[in-house]
Parts: sequence; C-alpha cells; structure tokens
Amino acid sequence: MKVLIADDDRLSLLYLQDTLEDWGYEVETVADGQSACDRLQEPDAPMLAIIDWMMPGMDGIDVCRLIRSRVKDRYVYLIMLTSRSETEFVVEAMNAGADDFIGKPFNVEELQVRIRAGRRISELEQQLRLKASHDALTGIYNRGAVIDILEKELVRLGREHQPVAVIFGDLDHFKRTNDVYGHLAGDAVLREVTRRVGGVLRPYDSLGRYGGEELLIVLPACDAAGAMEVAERVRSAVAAQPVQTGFGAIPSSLSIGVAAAGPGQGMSCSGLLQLADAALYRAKAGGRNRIEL
Ligand code: GH3
Ligand code: MG
Ligand code: MG
Ligand code: MG
Repeated sequence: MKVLIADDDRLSLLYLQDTLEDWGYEVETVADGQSACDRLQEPDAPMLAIIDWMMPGMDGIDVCRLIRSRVKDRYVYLIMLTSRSETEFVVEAMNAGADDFIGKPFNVEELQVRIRAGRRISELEQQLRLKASHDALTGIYNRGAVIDILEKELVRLGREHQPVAVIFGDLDHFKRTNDVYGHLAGDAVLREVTRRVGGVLRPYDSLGRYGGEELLIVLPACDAAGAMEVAERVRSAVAAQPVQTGFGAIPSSLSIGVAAAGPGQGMSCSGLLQLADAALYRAKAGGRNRIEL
C-alpha cells in the first residue's frame, strides 16, 4: 500500500519514510502542502497520507480542506502530524477533514497501529465504492454508475461544445438462451458478451449494465458516425463466434440502438436514452443482430 508523507522538515520526513518502508509501505514524499494537494488529486495517488500541520505556504489544515472539497471519486485517509497536540488543535484538524491526529514526536508503536487502522478504513471504503458502482455478475458499471457518467459527460462536453453518443445494446432472444441452456449458462453468456464488448471500446468509453441483458455504452466526444463505427465493432464482436460455456457453444447476438447529442444541442440524459431506446426497438423489429440510428 502507498502512503504519502508531506513534511517540510527533512529529518522528520526521512525518519518517517524509513520507518514506514520497514513496515512494508511504499512511501512517496513531498516537502510542502501545495505538492501534497497536487499529488493527492491524481487518480493513482496514495489512499493514505500523513500531513505535517506546519508547512510554509499551504499548511496541513489547508491541505485537508482542499482535498475534502476536490477529491470526490475516492477517499483519501488523512492523518495530521503535529507538535500541537492540545484538544483544540485536534478538533481544528478534524473539523478541517483530517481522519486522525498524531503528535510529534510520535511514538512508533502508536503510529503503526494508527496507520493500520487508517489502512483498514481506506481499503473498506474502496471496496464499498467499487461494489456500489459495479455489477456483481459482469464487473462492468451498474445502471446508476453508467447513467451518472452520461449525465456528467453531457454537462462537461456541452461546455466544451463537443458531441456525446450512446450505444444501447440488448441481447437477442436471451430468454430462449436461458430456457434452452439454463440460467447459469445465460450468466456465462452475459459475462463473455460484456468482456467482448469491453474489448472493442476506446479507453475513454464507459460500459454499463443498464438492466438484465441490456448494455449501455457512453462515448464522449463521439458523433453519430463515430458511434455507428463503434457499434458495428460491438455487434460483430458478439455475433462473430458462439460463446463457449460449460453448457455448450451458445450463439449470441446484440441488437443495437445508437443516438448522439450534437454540440450545443442541450440534450438531456433521458432524451438521449429515449432516442437510443427507440432506435433499439427498430433494430429488434428489423430482424435483430443489427444497428439502427
Ligand atoms: P429480445 O430479442 O426481444 O430482446 O428477446 P429476449 O428474450 O432477450 O427479451 P426478454 O426481455 O423477453 O428477456 C430477457 C431475458 O433476460 C429474461 C431474463 O430472464 C433474462 N435475464 C435478465 N438478467 C439476467 C441474468 O442476470 N442472468 C440470466 N441468466 N438471465 C437474465
Ligand atoms: Mg513542519
Ligand atoms: Mg431486454
Ligand atoms: Mg433481449
């Protein structure tokens, strides 16, 4: 596990780093508050940070406040480190967003158990967030998470005058798959189909399970023509070969509806989904395993 230490006192920083590395932590260090904030806002930042209170420029309190207001997509466990250990300072630090407080000079055993407690909370937090946003069967985003992403992209790209497209896919005759091969086979097909679909998307596209056997793909900065190309890759990746399962080789296909919101169109999330849903309905009516815009 990675830990960030921010301390302007070089000796104190090195001593902490040494101690934590002996305990098996991967340590990153910075010498001021601004660098701590910059680092903690990066997506691959440590989930636990030990922050010195007194630093030139931005102090530890400022760091806690800024991280709490800016970092929303994950939880950084913040331990404030300071020689001011009176109750009023503890209260001030925790009000600013610190999770814990360690006096300087610190007792090594106390530091060890406090970091361990922080690690436990931080890991639990990560697991909870993952569970809340991902589908248990397929591992892709769940309905709430993928709609959330769509709403955010519509706002963000609307501001940047860029398009957003969605692909709505529904497995063909999936009830029949379940009836013929059983529900466990159906589950295996769902997992393999989402794996195939994920494999042909661009890195910044998001794939979610909208409902039972319905997939929703959000394509930022993508117009209708671009989305049609991606949709064809998706369609053929699913239909190309039957899915090999322990219950036999099961042919599968997706019917797909595509819709795009043009720049400055002010399209709402539900408006865009309605368009994609109507297109999907036409794809079904038109014979399945096909794409409609
Ligand atoms: P169509 O081509 O018109 O979409 O037909 P369909 O049979 O796919 O559509 P329908 O909506 O009638 O059936 C969807 C089926 O998907 C019914 C449901 O049991 C199945 N299903 C939904 N979620 C799951 C799941 O998690 N696992 C399995 N095995 N089946 C599921
Ligand atoms: Mg200091
Ligand atoms: Mg369906
Ligand atoms: Mg279906």
